[in-house]
Amino acid sequence: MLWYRGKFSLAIFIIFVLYTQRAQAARVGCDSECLENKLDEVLARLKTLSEPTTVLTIESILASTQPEQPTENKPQQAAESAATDTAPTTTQQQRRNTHNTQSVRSIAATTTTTNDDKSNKNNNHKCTERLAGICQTAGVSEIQLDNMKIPPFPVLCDAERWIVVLQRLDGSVAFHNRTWDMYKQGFGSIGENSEFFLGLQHLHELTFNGFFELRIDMEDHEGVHKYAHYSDFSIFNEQSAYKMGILGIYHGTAGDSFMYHEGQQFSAIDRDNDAKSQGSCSEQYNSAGWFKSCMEANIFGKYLGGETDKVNEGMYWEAFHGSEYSLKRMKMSIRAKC
Ligand SMILES: [Ca+2]
Repeated sequence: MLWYRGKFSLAIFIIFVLYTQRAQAARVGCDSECLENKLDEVLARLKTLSEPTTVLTIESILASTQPEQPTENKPQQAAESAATDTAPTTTQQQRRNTHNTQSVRSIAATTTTTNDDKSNKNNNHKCTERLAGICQTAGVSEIQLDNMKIPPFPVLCDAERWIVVLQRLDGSVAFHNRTWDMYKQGFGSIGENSEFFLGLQHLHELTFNGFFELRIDMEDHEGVHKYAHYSDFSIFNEQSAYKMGILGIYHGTAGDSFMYHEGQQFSAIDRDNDAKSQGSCSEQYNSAGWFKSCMEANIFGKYLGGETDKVNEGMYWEAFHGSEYSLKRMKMSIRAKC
């Protein structure tokens, strides 16, 4: 009986989500591809949430549609942001409205909320004790995820509890032209002063254990620092070709060159999963990434040391220096929203 009641609640929940997604999509102009991405993420989240199903109440569902509290940023980021951020564009405002009212993560997270948990209802992100304990100290440390599906693995943490998942400093490690399995497993040496990529499988395991935000820091060869922050980040499993989930809201100083890649699957030279029907972006530019047709940022691109005539091939960020400038440094970090 309980089993049927649980399934019935889940079915009602999915119908409710489908209805709200479609209604909101109609209002903000979310196209069919955008809608498909959001629904995929809802369904994948429901499948992977490992905690026992709890009671879904009308109150908890309605609470999930309320505007989300702004994410607190570290003080220097806030100051940096206030000094140089540009005002949100109309498109960004639409995304913000969409996010506030239909954040699938917030909706999924409310499956763990009960009437006894009202004192904590503003913190509607799923965050376990183990996840909250990640990166309490800066430096390299081993972490064990809650689902225990994989053994502990090392990560580099900074002082603000960000997990560094990609670090490029000097071109000592080649990030381009690698095979699928290399991107899956990661490469390089994890450390404060070394170049590395944590790997797609670990990115998936981490981001499907909770709710994460994304920050990409970059520096050009004149010592100018910029950053791009996205309120949400998740990577699906290998069966989904490590598809990138919803990025949420952008803010930062670099300009938004990553939203173009939202919802795309990962491609490498031996795995064409891009949205370009004729040919492979990875083969064309000797790189890898969540390519569409093809890219606005090439974080796995070649280390070409500044101005280059190799369009799109360098480690570039379109909104910073364009596609004919290979940056000096790039750092991609994620942080649990606890
Ligand atoms: Ca293709």
